[in-house]
Amino acid sequence: MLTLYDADRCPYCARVRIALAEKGVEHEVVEVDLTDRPAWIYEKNDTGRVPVLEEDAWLLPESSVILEYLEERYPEPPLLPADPGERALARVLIFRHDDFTRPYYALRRGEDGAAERFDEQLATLDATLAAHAWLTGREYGLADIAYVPWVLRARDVLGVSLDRFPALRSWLDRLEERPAVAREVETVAQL
Ligand SMILES: N[C@@H](CCC(=O)N[C@@H](CS)C(=O)NCC(=O)O)C(=O)O
Repeated sequence: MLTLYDADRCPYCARVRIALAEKGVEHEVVEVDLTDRPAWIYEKNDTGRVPVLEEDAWLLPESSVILEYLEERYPEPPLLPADPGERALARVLIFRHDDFTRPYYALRRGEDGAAERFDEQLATLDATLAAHAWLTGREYGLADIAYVPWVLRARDVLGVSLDRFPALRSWLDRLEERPAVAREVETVAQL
């Protein structure tokens, strides 16, 4: 049995929650209180961070790597494109997600100019999504899962308006029709 060390408010954990739900992987969840982190979490991950996936004594941290692992271990339904070039481009987006999340966290900290910098990132995503329906390519998949937790939190927690980004809004509407993402919207509503 897989165990996910998880925290509702953590968008990195949300990636893993969504991927596990999409693949229908049975697992247990251990909620970690990030405001009072238990000492034992360092035995699971030497950075003390969540998410961590555990199976028997095997431990895997780092959400991007966990997504790749789940894709290899549970290939159905596929969350990466069949075409190697398209797969590679989806991975580039995941590799570069810090470009998107850095201004998000700056905005959360209330830094000057962060709202404009985050809007620039939303505009970049909007342009990508105007060119193809999903960040992963022609189909929904890991790149969409890797970004949507921050977009939901930006909209629903930070109150960022997505009005100027029609392709992004349409993408979010389509994502919210998926039970795995709808569940995350509910989690975010309770933060
Ligand atoms: N690179 C990690 C980042 C995980 C991360 O930053 N998790 C946060 C919660 S959202 C955490 O555990 N923070 C505790 C800390 O940094 O002390 C990943 O992708 O899994």
